[in-house]
Amino acid sequence: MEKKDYRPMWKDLGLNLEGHDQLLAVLGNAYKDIYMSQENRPKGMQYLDFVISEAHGLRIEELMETKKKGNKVIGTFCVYVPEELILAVGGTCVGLCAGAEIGIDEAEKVLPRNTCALIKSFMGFKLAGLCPYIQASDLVVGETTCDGKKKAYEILNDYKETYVMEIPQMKTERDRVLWRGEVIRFKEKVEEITGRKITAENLSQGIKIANEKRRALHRLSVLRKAIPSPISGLDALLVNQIAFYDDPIRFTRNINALCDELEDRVKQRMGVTKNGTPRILVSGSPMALPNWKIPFILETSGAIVVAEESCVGERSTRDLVDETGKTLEDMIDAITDRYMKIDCACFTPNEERMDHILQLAQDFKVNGVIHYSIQFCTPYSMEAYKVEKALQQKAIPILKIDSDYGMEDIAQLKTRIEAFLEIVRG
Ligand code: BJ8
Repeated sequence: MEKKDYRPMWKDLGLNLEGHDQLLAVLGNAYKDIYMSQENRPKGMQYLDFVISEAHGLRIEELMETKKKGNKVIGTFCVYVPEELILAVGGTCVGLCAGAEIGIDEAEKVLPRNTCALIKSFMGFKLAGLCPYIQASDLVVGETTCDGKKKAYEILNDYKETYVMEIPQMKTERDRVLWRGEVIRFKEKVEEITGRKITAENLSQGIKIANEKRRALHRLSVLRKAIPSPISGLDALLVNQIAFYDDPIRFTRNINALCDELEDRVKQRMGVTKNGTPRILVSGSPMALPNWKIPFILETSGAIVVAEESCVGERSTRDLVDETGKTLEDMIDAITDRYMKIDCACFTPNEERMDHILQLAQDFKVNGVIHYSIQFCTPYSMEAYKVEKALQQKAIPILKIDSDYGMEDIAQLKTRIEAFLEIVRG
């Protein structure tokens, strides 16, 4: 089937058409090389291939259609933004482009060079006019997690209205009070921009939709405990990445269908790798689409990634919002509590993250852990010390990696990862 020409829509959105064509060409080739070269992929991944192929086309068209009906699109960069409140009033929550080394030159005109690649990427996407999601968004929501993001949002606000939620740094009762107040302030902001009231009825719907998506993602995650794993780490990462911008109800249906297929594979002991393949947990900074670098190196070096302790992974899917609340107040409390459980390295102390990593290592029978920090990400690169200590106490091998989105260090990383896999294999 001939592909639709979306250029008029991209032009209306104010994208830099030439740069955008180049971006799509690079991404298309990378996807073909990294994803389509994998063997024995589940059939259900065809849906994800289709979503990727239409990420800047059909999906953006859908967003523009929903906007015509008076619904709002809200762009985010962090799993702390409560999606339930947006869904309650018929809005769409989308993760914004932040995973490619693109527009970096533009970004470095307003940001220091030693800023983490994720921040440089979202700034670059906006300044170079390459992200249709930010162009389609009625509001961008930032958060006071790390210092880099916090200050970058002040600059981003010069180019696109950016509302910032204050995230506490600790988890005491006093912090919960602060966060609950922020959830309410965000609820009011959503009501203001949509002109619609959030009620117990519509919020309970929003909670259900977001929970169903998390349940499907969690179901997929649990299936990867099987030996051999029925799906590659690259494909599982892609599912988690696409979760941030696909329609949540359609996405949930398709991921559950994928999980049905994976369940059959598990019953037949059918996996994507041979027995004895080292099983790796990747832990640390989130891998935003299309950051596939580390799992690609791992899985082309004879290992398989079986879990991601990351916001693009388990950290954003394991906890649900309690659905038993009847009143709006109950639901606000339930949302507050669910989000307070996120163990981002921006918190101090953050011991629960260590417990969680050890639990994942045990449950997924991993042979080793890769701790991944995006270069210049202070929270995760500093917390790597504690992660290493916790894992060493349990004699679990760990390799700490700092890397950006560039390709220059691929050969060096491959050498280090191969040497690590030798140790893991014993
Ligand atoms: S809840 S991990 S999504 S903040 S990589 S920008 S931390 S310097 S992305 Fe994150 Fe929310 Fe936390 Fe999750 Fe800063 Fe580090 Fe860059 Fe980061």
